[in-house]
Amino acid sequence: MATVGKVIKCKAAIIWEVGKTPSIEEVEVAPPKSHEVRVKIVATGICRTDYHVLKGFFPKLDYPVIAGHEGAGIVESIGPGVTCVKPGDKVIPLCLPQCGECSCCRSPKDNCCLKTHFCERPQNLMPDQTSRFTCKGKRIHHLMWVSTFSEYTVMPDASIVKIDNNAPLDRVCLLGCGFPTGYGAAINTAEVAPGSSCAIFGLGGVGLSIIMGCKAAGASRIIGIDINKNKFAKAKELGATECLSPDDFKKPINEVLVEITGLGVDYTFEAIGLVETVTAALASSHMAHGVCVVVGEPPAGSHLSVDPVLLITGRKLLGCCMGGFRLKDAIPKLVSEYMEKKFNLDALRSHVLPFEKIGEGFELLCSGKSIRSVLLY
Ligand code: PAD
Ligand code: ZN
Ligand code: ZN
Repeated sequence: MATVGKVIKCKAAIIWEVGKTPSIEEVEVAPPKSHEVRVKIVATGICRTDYHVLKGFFPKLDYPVIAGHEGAGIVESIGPGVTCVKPGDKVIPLCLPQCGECSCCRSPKDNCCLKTHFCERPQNLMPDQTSRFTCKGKRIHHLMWVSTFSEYTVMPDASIVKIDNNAPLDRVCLLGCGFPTGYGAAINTAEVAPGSSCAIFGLGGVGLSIIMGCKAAGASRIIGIDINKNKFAKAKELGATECLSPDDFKKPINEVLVEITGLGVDYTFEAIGLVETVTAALASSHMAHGVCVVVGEPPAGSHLSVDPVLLITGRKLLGCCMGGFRLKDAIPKLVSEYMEKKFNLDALRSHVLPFEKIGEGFELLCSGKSIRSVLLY
């Protein structure tokens, strides 16, 4: 390819500082170095976590930054030492790397690679602590090593996986974050049992994917909870047996859930990102065997205050990153399962917009009108 080894100029959405909406700019994207891959992004979803970046809620982040972490694309070129992909391959960037070498990657039970921003350094720069993005002479930071809000982006080979070359990129991009996060929270982390009851707080892209996971696991009662009743129809279409708005009750929603289920819900999930709703989800769970899974990410610096008695009776409070999936192993399989129509990923794609309309995509997210907007380059 004519671009190999050269700087590529392309469009990207840069968040120059906290609180500023992303602005479309021409960026320069340097070629990949050793064990790095440069990818042409074809499609990317907008996740609530990208909004957290915009608001400054994301931990350990430097600005200016290029956000976006739910993308799919085609490899443009590879640096020395890369063996997992080659130019022309269809790929999904991994917002949770799988380096294969750290103690967590070597332990079959763990999925949170020690290379993530949760553990070692923030993933704002490539592993050699330099950036591949420049705009107007300024260094621009990466997000989680993937930055899919740039038409071309560079990532380490630990953060990329090859997928079926027949996969439709404008659809499977949602396998980069929202779907595995929610679906895996139900099937991997909670291990929802057939015939059980489930309550899902927050019916965005992640919460709806939890509903799909609970249904696939055979739950018999699936209760969706959201303050936006416009989310109820899709939740029911995907498997919710009933939906509740906390605003319709005088008493707290956890008391309502305990009352309607007898002793509490078997599995509860928080997919909003507020400490109050994490507390409510825990208190809604069955006193003796309830499992509450924290999926939503409250703003950086939040603290949870929990009455230990809630746990002493037997409830379990769990959390998961990317639905407990080891993404390099899981995503190609999820792509195949999507193509075999084993789950309804397309139901999450409420809007498709040209990349230039990214601002509109964020507005749709904030106004509660979208589930997932997919941006096309
Ligand atoms: P979203 O904004 O599409 O959905 C959130 C939903 O919560 C909306 O439908 C809101 O109406 C609803 N909501 C807001 N406040 C309340 C409330 N007080 N009570 C009931 N419902 C409410 O977000 P999303 O689905 O893209 O993401 C959800 C969370 O998951 C968010 O915090 C995001 O950062 C987090 C996330 N976590 C991971 C992970 O690996 N743990 C991955 C991806 C996203
Ligand atoms: Zn996300
Ligand atoms: Zn690792």
